[in-house]
Amino acid sequence: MSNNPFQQQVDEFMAKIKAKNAGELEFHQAVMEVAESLIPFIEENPKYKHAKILERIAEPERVILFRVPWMDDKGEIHINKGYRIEMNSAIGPYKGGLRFHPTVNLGILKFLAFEQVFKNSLTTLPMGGGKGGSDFDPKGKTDNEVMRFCQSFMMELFRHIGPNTDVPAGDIGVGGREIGFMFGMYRRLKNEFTGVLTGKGLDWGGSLIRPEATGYGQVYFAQEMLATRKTDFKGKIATVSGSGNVAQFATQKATELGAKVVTLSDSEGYVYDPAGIDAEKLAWVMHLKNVKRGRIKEYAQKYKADYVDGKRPWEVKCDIALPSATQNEINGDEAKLLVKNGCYCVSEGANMPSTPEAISVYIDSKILYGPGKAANAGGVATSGLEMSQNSMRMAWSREEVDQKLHTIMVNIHKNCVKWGTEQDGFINYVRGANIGGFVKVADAMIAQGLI
Ligand code: NDP
Ligand code: 2IT
Repeated sequence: MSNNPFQQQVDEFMAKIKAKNAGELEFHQAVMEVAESLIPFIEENPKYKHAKILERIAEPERVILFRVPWMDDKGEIHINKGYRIEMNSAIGPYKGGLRFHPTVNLGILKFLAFEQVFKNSLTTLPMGGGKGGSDFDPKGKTDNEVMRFCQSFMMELFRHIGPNTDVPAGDIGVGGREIGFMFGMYRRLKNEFTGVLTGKGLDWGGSLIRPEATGYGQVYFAQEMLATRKTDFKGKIATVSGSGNVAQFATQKATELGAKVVTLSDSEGYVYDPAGIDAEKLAWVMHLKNVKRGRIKEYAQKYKADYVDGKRPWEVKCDIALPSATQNEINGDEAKLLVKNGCYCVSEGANMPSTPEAISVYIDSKILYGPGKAANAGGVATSGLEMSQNSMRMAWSREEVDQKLHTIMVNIHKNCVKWGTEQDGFINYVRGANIGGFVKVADAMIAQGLI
């Protein structure tokens, strides 16, 4: 039984969302989580109800779907789908990553674009929300194949984006290499050098700390949550999932702050290293994943650690969990196991890594739970800083960007505390992030009329 006094309104709203967006399960899931927090708030603030803000915010301003033909090294032709969801531009240009992964579909990208609207609002920077990508699988492809794909993708996308319109960046399967290929094609087609993408190389408009930002921000957010219980990372055991961009820098920052990170994973399994993945081992992982593009199980051979095939790391005892791979990677049973084993802090680097059942376990157990749209906002926030530097044609130092990122994460945490603190003092970060992210966008939509 739900304890939401507005469950009937939530159910009615969700019935319409499901009918209008049939089969888009991840999108339904993301909207449902937000609706559960927001409908009670909207009932108390009727101006949002009359303006139908929630209904409007759940419908993308524009969806672009296109063909991406490309040729592999053997001369065979392949056709992928390309997407860009332009979700909401009430407070700034559409902003959000591109995901290249075989599972990509409309529903996944709409969930990501929807989350992005709230996340970008929370950063305090003027960015709307968007997301895009392709069902292209970069795994096992040569650099030349990836380049031809990226060029073909941009040959269509370029006409829909721009530094004041829509500014994509990376996500799963899209890192510095892919951003470079896409930026080159955009520049050629438009004959202009602008900050149309973020996550660029440092010599051609990129920002220091952008590669680190999501993982660092996730750990800074966890630090703020831990501080509410007068503790920190020192001496704690942390489990990390994934071994890509976010996982690598979450591991680095958590280790720097005195934690011992004992797991990393990929889609095939996880490694468990009770001695901890220190700076030297992490450097080896970075080379393995970013240069050799190998599998995480190779870590186990190299460092004599355990490799657990086909499983996720949530069965390992920890104080702090840092999910950093993908959506729905912690289910209800895994959340119960985490809590049973003593985990009291979950800070999400991935987008929507916890299922609704897992979130209920965290909230019912009153552990510290930082949802992705708050905890992983450091990546897009630093993208926002990259946009500012590009507009000013200047570059801040590493220390300056890191300081700004840190301040933004502290402020996101404060905003969550403001909107999410319950009567008994428990901070419900889900509610805090949803309401805190909503208010600015909703007020801007009302101010700008029925558009
Ligand atoms: P990467 O492509 O660099 O790494 C992704 C990692 O997650 C890899 O280890 C990958 O393993 C694993 N993974 C991907 N899909 C699955 C799956 N279906 N099941 C299990 N493991 C999987 O991506 P990022 O590190 O950039 O992104 C990780 C998460 O963080 C995503 O949820 C993304 O949306 C989110 N995020 C990223 C931001 C960024 O700035 N990059 C910002 C905010 C959020 P394998 O190699 O086997 O596929
Ligand atoms: O999910 C995300 O916030 C990202 N993938 C980063 C988006 C961005 O524009 O930097």
